[in-house]
Amino acid sequence: MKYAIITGASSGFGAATAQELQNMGFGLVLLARRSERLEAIQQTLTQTPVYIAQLDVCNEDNVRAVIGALPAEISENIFVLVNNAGLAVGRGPLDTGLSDDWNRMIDTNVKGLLYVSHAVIPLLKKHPNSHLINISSIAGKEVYAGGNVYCASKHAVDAISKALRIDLLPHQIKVSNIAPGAAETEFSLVRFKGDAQTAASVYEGFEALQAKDIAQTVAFIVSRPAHVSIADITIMPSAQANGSLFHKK
Ligand code: NDP
Ligand code: 8X3
Repeated sequence: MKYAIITGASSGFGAATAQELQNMGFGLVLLARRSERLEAIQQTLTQTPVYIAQLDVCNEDNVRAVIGALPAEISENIFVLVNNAGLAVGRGPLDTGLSDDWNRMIDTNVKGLLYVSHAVIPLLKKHPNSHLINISSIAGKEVYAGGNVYCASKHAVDAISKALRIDLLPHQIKVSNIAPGAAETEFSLVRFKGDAQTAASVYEGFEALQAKDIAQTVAFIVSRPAHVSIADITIMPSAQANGSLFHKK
């Protein structure tokens, strides 16, 4: 059986992607910090084997240990890595920002993605035409007001996707970058540190993307024939024109 590893699988895009890839017949390796969430999601995914493990992508030793502990029947059959774990923390001018917030974003979105990629690429190399998919953002294409460090972290993801496409070319591992616009997940609740009212206001007046829209994009990428590599997809709500401009009712 072919397996897919998904980071940040306890919520949002990651959880929805788990369902879509299982529908395609993949066994799953679901990783996140909240193991009770992973256990609940595992119960709903009944069609193929689902392996779960608690993982903080910011902790390099933890990443190495979790990937190193995969049972052989899984580690020998990893065909897809979805680097999805990520977050924004805070929104506002840099000079009033908090270095703790910047560190969390850079440690998770950039360093965490590097640690996971470094640990998993040797497994992908066993299979030509395997896939590495990075979840970047419209914030990795453009900078918007108050987005400074989050945008910088996602610009880094965009650059890493391009670099990995070069590095992994000789191994015939396809590298895809997905850049979503506004999607209604727990993203804004995390960004605004549990302020549900502010988080909800982000999605008022227009129809935001849903997690399934991104999950279906991952499934589309993975289902292309061997000679087709989807390098980069920017996907936004119809009511969004760029990183900052929305048509709100
Ligand atoms: P959610 O907050 O719903 O999901 C984020 C996921 O990342 C959770 O499963 C969370 O799990 C995981 N995560 C966060 N930090 C860590 C960590 N240190 N180690 C392991 N897992 C971690 O948001 P989304 O589904 O929307 O976000 C998924 C990705 O999509 C992120 O990279 C985000 O930046 C990006 N994105 C989101 C957009 C949006 O508008 N929603 C648009 C564009 C991009 P846990 O807390 O259990 O560890
Ligand atoms: C999350 C979407 O527009 O807040 O990456 O950057 S946005």
